[in-house]
Amino acid sequence: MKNKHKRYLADRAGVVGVVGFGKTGRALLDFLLEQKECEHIYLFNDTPLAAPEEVAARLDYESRGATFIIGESEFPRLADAELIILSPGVDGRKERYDPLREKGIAIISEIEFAFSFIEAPVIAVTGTNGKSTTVSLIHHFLSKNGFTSFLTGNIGTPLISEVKNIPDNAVVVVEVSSFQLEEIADFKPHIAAILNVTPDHLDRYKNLEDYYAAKLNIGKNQGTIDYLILNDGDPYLKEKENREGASAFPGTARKVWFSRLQRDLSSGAWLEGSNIHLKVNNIDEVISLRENPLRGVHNLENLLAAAAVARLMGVTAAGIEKAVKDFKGLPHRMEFAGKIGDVEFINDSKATNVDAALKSIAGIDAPMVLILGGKDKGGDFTMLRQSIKEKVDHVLLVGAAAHTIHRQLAGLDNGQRFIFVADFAAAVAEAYRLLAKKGGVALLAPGCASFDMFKNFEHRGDVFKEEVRKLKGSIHG
Ligand code: UMA
Ligand code: ADP
Repeated sequence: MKNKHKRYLADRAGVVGVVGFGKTGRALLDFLLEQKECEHIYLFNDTPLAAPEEVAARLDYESRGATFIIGESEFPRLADAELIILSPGVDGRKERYDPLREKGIAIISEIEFAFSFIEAPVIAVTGTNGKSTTVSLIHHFLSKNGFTSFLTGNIGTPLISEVKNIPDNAVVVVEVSSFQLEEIADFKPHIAAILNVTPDHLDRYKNLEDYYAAKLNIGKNQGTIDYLILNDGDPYLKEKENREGASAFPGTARKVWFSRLQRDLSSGAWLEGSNIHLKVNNIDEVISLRENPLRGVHNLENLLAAAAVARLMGVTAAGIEKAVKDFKGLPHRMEFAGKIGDVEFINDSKATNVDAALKSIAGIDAPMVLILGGKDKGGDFTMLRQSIKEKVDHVLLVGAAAHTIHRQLAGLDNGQRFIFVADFAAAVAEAYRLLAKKGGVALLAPGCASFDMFKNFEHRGDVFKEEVRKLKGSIHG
């Protein structure tokens, strides 16, 4: 670990403020307290830390020298800091940060801070959907082919918690969300990928442009020796390129487009039957996906992006082919959740926005019952109308957004297709009842966040799987 950018932690870094006491805030505190390079460390959190685990953790950090400032009214005390590092869930563009910026305090995201200690090449993947799957594929392709790879970021491990373990000859694969990209200054991945940009997080952003702009930030510091991987099938990215040409994307990286539907791009990565054709720099090769274990058309896009990245990092086509075979898909993404008679249950709890749900539906060719609903993030469910009409026999609506979704989809078949259910036990039982005779797929692709009924999407998926197990037990004794 080197300290490339002395600007963030010089020998005496003065006072540093960390905002947010979740995973990221704690990882930052651990790092800063261990480094012993700053004069003082503040931790600010808006909400009281009342859970027994939070109280204990706070006491521990206080005993190691951090000062906690809690609650909105205490926020102005952050003005003592020279550097403020934000957790991703914290929106640093709120007005209350203006006076701090005017005072000259640097306000940065955790990935920006962590990056300043990394010498190894960084691969960063963003996009509305497919990030976790794609970074896991890249990490798998690299690890299986002799690289020391670190998998970090939005997928669940803050980058800062790994920096001290990363040797210069490793590769860092980091999943980055739009939140993390809002406050970057020097963050500069050698290879960046934007998988897609479709509506999401409209509870945080003023409008879509605002959200998309945060995502495009990923390439802003890239130079001509770097690569930016882009999805040719994404209408927003493609139209932007067509409209604005070379200035469409910030930074000067070489662009590598990948396409699931177009064939024979002049360069980039595209599908030819069950092969990927990759043509970039001096590479003109075919990578077989015959033994691809991943379900769903969207995963072909993730594979195209991941294969292009791995190949550009030096993994051979044969090395990628071999590694694809034994990639285990991630839980809660098109995960097999059980089979009762001829009814298969699929858990795609991670489909937390409308486009993800759309892609999940597209990946299934069987009579289908779809479970939709949860906490709405301002999604436009009318986008699902056509697919539901063509592919879904019944839609089970659950959770806080059930009525909003119903209003947006009302009119399809006089509403006969829609059934309100109280909880996941009822959803699983109803899906089975509807499909038991003819067989088919019950798909949980909620298109919403989970926080109305669950701790997170993992909890929601686990409850779904448990309800399937219970129903199976009760039917088969
Ligand atoms: N908080 C404040 N003020 C605010 C907002 C939050 O004080 O204005 C406090 C909360 O009270 C809480 C803490 O901040 O104590 C939580 O911080 P956080 O929301 O940043 O959560 P972390 O636990 O640090 O997790 C974050 C990411 N969370 C979010 O982006 C919301 C995790 O992504 C990520 O895995 C983790 O850092 C490690 O990098 C989660 C996520 O939902 C999975 N991401 C979004 C997504 O994938 O769609 C972007
Ligand atoms: P993220 O980390 O961006 O949330 P994941 O790989 O966890 O992405 O996948 C989340 C959900 O998004 C999946 O459950 C699936 O429904 C959908 N999905 C995955 N890859 C794509 C893609 N390339 N395009 C559109 N939707 C996708």
